[in-house]
Amino acid sequence: MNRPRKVTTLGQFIIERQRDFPFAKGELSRLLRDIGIAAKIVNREVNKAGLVDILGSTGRENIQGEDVKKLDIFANEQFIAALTSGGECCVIASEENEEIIPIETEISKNAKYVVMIDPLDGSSNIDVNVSIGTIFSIYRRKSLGGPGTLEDCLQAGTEQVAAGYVVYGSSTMLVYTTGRGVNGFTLDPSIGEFCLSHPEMRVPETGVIYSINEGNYIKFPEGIKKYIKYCQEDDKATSRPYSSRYIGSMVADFHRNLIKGGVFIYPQTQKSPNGKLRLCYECNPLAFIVEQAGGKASHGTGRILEITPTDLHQRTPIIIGSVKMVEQVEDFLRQYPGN
Ligand code: P6P
Repeated sequence: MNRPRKVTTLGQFIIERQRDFPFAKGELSRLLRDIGIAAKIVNREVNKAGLVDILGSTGRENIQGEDVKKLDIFANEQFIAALTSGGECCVIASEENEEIIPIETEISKNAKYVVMIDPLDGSSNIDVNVSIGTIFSIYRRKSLGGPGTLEDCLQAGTEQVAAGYVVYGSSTMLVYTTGRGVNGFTLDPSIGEFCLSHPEMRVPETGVIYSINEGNYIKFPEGIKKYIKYCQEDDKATSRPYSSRYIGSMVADFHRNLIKGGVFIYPQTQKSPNGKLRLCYECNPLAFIVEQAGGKASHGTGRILEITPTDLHQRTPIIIGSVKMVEQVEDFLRQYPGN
């Protein structure tokens, strides 16, 4: 008789792993569950975006000067509501909000945690049915009590206690780490639960996929141009030419490389001297995850996680994925300096 496959839900997994933290009283567990609940609500709207009046633009621009999509706003509101009502978060910083969102409710007055979030990354892909994602990072507060502060939000990535992302794709997955490995959960719509599907994820130490917007080639630093040409050379011994894969949604590109191996690069260009992607709620969480999975995340000359932020929305160049591929890009940048 086929024994039924053991299903471990996200909630069960979080509780089981809570034992890894002897002094934990369950606050981080509840915080992660709050995020999981909001992700399920966002997923429901993402999956029917073509059917309800949630497609398209709001006609507004965010602080990045980017067109704000209705689903961006919906997702932001859902995560803020879940984190505010959950009582474990003292302050939120969101890609959609210029300033921090201090949580001042009675239930949160002793909250220990800080959440940095990009509620819906890749939103330009919403209207064309391409995968999008949520990215989050969790820190312990530094301030002593009451609503959290800007200083609580401007911590180096090495201080993260947890990080994760949700990819709304052919299936919806939540992948996260608390510093003891990386685990992936796939949403089973029939029971409305994220179920463990990718235990102990490890990124292959090398790969044959490079992911970069080659439309910006002319503006790239010399070392990046040389690396792109290296990827395109015909050399069977090193499995080249590599495959170029670029979805235009960082979470989707990152997730594919995490599973298959590869490198994602968003370098600085003359137009964007610090690159495009944001340090606090895009690069740091994915850097924590990739390092926990045995990969690497660099800004070109050092670890992403060691950057001390000075602004909530500051950007950084990023080279992230299989450790040997990231190191090779760093080598090309050293060998061919200059823009
Ligand atoms: P470009 C989406 O807007 C995003 O922030 C990332 O998800 C994605 O990797 C990048 O920007 C795409 O930027 O300039 O290549 O369109």
